[in-house]
Amino acid sequence: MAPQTATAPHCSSAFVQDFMAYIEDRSPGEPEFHQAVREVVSSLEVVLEARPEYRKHAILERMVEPERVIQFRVPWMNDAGEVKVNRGYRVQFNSAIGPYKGGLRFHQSVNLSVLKFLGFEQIFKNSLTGLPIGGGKGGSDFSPAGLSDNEVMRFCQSFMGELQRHIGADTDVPAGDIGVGGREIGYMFGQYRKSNNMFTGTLTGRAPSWGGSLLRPEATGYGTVYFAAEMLATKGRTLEGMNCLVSGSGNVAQYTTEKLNELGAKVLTLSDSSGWIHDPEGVDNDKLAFVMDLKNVRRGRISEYAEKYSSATFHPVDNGNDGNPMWSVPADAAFPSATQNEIVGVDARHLVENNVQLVAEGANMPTTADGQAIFMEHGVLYGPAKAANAGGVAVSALEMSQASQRLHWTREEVDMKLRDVMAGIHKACVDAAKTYGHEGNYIHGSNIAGFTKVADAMIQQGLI
Ligand code: NDP
Ligand code: 2IT
Repeated sequence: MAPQTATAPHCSSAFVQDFMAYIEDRSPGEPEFHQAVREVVSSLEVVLEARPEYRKHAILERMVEPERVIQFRVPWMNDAGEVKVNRGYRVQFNSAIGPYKGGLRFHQSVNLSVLKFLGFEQIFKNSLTGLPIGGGKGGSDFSPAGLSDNEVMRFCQSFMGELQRHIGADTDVPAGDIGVGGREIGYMFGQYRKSNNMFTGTLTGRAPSWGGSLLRPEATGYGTVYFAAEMLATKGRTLEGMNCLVSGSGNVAQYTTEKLNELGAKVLTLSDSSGWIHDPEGVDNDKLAFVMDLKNVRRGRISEYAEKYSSATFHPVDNGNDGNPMWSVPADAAFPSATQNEIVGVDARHLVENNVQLVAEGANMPTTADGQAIFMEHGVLYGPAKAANAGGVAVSALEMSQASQRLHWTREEVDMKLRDVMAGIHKACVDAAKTYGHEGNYIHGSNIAGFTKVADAMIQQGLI
């Protein structure tokens, strides 16, 4: 029988199994959510043992239950005059330490399982930043790919027409994620402002001329590289001269590449959902400018990179393949920056066979549990998503601060704060891992450090 109350079974791996049986029973058909919960719960056995009050207050059982899930119809009209219907969601997971905060994902693969995994991870990520933000996530099974600006605008207006009832600068502050960038945030902010007759910081990722923070577009990628540099520094090493694999070619991949170039590393690969490119000469800043125009303005496919640069080859996605051959390219470091479960066991095996030193996750949950186990077994410096990619939401929180004070910090000021946040997260992970007997393990470190702050806040605020 599953643990439903504070009298949950004794904390052991049997506890993890029982807890997962409970989750799978309560939330069937949500494999991504189960995967995210399993990882966190596996880190917490030792914490529940040391801090019995967490079980007494059934903190874990409460934390896996979203405070609120909103689901709604999003009707819109395409340019041909046809009516389309999508599904919109907002998962308001935990507000114990601040307003719900987390991105909106627009992609055909979005469903409740995906958004619950993302919202659950966001609780711990946001806690790790040290800033006052709770965890949430939302989105739609709508994909902007191939649609006109007007179609995307009509969708965003319809989506926000409903979502606006449920969010607010002190309640829930969405931002971007896959398929939601500056264009979509603009259309949604316009609708929010009109519906509420109010100009507030209710969405982050805004343009600087209407309340956005400088460096927010760069923050996730830069932060991931700062986190990687912190991990390497524990071994007296730097990124300079390292060959790196980057996946994706969207927001996170682009600014990861920019910062890696600045620090003297070389980026050998990029990808999108149609395939990947390999450029042994590296994606330098001129080539990156081409990618940014290709992806952000012309909204084209990454194969065009290999048409433009003869140093590169394009490899289409092979769905018959177990894993992605991109991860077989020999390299010192990997920065998965596309989507969940993009590094499976066989990919992790290829990376370690090629002696990869470091993996820093720009994407959310890009490595399967099998892949993580292989990295741990081989002593790879592995920076899990909730720690490594927290720079994006951290600068979103800085955008919230600037908006409520109606002031703007310079790019240098924001960058300095971002570096401090990433160094703080790194230290919190290292310290928590050490305290609980898992020295050097950033999975346990991030889960434990992220969890304890929220757990303590929940106890202090009573049974709600
Ligand atoms: P973008 O939409 O800007 O880019 C996403 C990239 O990943 C595109 O190249 C896209 O290819 C590729 N991609 C998306 N889904 C798939 C898929 N199912 N299979 C293969 N390729 C895919 O999104 P972001 O760069 O913002 O997000 C990338 C990752 O980073 C996500 O996991 C997101 O959750 C995470 N993240 C984002 C943050 C942010 O601030 N934006 C903050 C923290 C994490 P295509 O164009 O062909 O779809
Ligand atoms: O996954 C993430 O942290 C994001 N998509 C960014 C969330 C935010 O609120 O900036």
